[in-house]
Amino acid sequence: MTNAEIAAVFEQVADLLEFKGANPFRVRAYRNAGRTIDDLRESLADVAADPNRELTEIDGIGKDLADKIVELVATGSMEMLDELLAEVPESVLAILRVPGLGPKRAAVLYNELNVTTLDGLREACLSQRVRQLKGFGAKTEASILKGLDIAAEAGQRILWAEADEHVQAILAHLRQCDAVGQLRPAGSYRRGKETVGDLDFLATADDPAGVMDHLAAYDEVADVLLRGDTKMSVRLTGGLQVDLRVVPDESFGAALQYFTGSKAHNIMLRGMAKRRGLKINEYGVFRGEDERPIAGLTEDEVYAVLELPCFPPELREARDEFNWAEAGELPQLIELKDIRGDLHTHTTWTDGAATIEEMALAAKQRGLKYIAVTDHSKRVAMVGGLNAERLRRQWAEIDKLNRRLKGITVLKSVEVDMLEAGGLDLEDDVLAEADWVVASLHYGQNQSRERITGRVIEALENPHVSAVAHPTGRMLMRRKAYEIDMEAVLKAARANGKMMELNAHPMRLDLDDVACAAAKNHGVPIVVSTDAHRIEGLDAMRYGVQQARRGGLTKDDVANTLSWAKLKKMLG
Ligand code: DGT
Ligand code: CA
Ligand code: CA
Ligand code: ZN
Repeated sequence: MTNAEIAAVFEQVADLLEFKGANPFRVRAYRNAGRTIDDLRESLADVAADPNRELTEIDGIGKDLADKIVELVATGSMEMLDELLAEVPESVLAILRVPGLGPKRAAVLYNELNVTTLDGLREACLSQRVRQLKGFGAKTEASILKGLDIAAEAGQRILWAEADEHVQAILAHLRQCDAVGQLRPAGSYRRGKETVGDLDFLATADDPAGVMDHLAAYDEVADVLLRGDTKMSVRLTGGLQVDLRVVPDESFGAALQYFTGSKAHNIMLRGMAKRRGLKINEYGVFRGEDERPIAGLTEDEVYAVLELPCFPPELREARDEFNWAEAGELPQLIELKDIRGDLHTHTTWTDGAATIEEMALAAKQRGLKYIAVTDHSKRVAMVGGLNAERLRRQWAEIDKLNRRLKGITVLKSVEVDMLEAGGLDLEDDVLAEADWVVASLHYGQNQSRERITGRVIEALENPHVSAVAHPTGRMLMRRKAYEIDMEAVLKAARANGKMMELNAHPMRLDLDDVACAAAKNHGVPIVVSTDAHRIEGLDAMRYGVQQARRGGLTKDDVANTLSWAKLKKMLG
């Protein structure tokens, strides 16, 4: 059992207890346990299996919790969870997980309207019965409907980072097949979209059947959904669909262009071709009724006959790319190698798993020149958030470390919470001593759009805040963004000379591509930061850079492509 699986069980117990209206302290104890476990570096199952060790040695794990974990690891279940599940219909669990709903509201829906399934919930919303409940209203009803869409999508799509693992494994598998010539992933994966519905692969081969046999033999294939002469769809054990097309070499470029999409981009392209008397499809570009294509071997060639640049796949969303191309202003998109520093990371001082020095050396190894240690402020008590005194102690240690380290600078920083009632979690005098300050809104995410926007703008107006971290709070497929007026926030950022974060965590990617483009239009610099809680977390930078590219950002639009000296000057 992995830590994540164990944590999920505790979360589930907390949800069910809350649904039942149990003592809030008891609920919180289980919820905190889940989070603690999720953040642990060591495998609990390993520690539990080690006769020389006790679970209680681990920070945050007491006797009660240890007993429950041992039970779970040993038997694969937990008596308490089984008892709860015997009392509550299982389908209710899906309702608890609808983003924006939560156990308390789910209980009201269950008790008052007898809602026990997702379909039942949608029906209750559409017939406007939900808004009549005490404490719900039309706005809540609309947000539940939105949450239902997210929940429905969550079952059907996966994070890009997870798709990438499958893609690399499938590429490696297919490359072992002698019949395979050229081979490329296409579709939303190639466009770097934050979530991916299915995987699309394109191959050339003299013997297409041989390639399909090879894919069918991939050990994760659960069943073959469809098989023709040139295309095949399979389903993997986890449910993910994989589409494969096998094409001749002379149309590889045309097919790659077509199956990369997006569909909307392709529709625009077809229209442009038509106006020139040309026809474009997955086999090539054709003039009039000619049967021989005038282009199709490479993607470059396909776009070139339409006098278009070969758009980076991240830009193929039918947003601004055709206008940019027409004006000759296609942006030179940022690349991972342009990044010089990471401005949001955590260490063992709060909820990180590595020390400051370990994080700094790992950042250096990844070619970075500076790293900001932005541990939590005291409001985040659950992880031992820092007060002014401990923060100053951490900074003294950073000063010492910087004298020793070569080739990397550690910035004295903090992730300061925007308090529910307004204001920041640390006084100005201590913030003034920091090199870099990110402000985050972790609590009170259910407040109104006005209040949340007000809190964020207030933080931007604080002279010591450098940037707003994960500005919408969304968690892909888990939690929707809080209500926020991004236009107003970007205007305030601009007016106060502040920056906005693109959090590179694959589940956040926040700001998203569209908001990044809006920030650029407002003249607000973006910083792409990993929010790493462990060394490997630093590798998330590439996901952030990919999202920045989808937003059309260049090196000049992203402030952490600058040296620290220049970035500091820019902050003023
Ligand atoms: P996904 O899988 O939902 O994340 O998104 P995509 O973009 O990968 O969509 P998918 O897998 O249905 O199709 C892959 C690409 O094939 C798509 O981006 C564009 C192309 N394509 C599929 N169907 C059509 C179509 O009806 N018309 C055009 N023009 N292109 C299509
Ligand atoms: Ca796809
Ligand atoms: Ca597909
Ligand atoms: Zn953070």
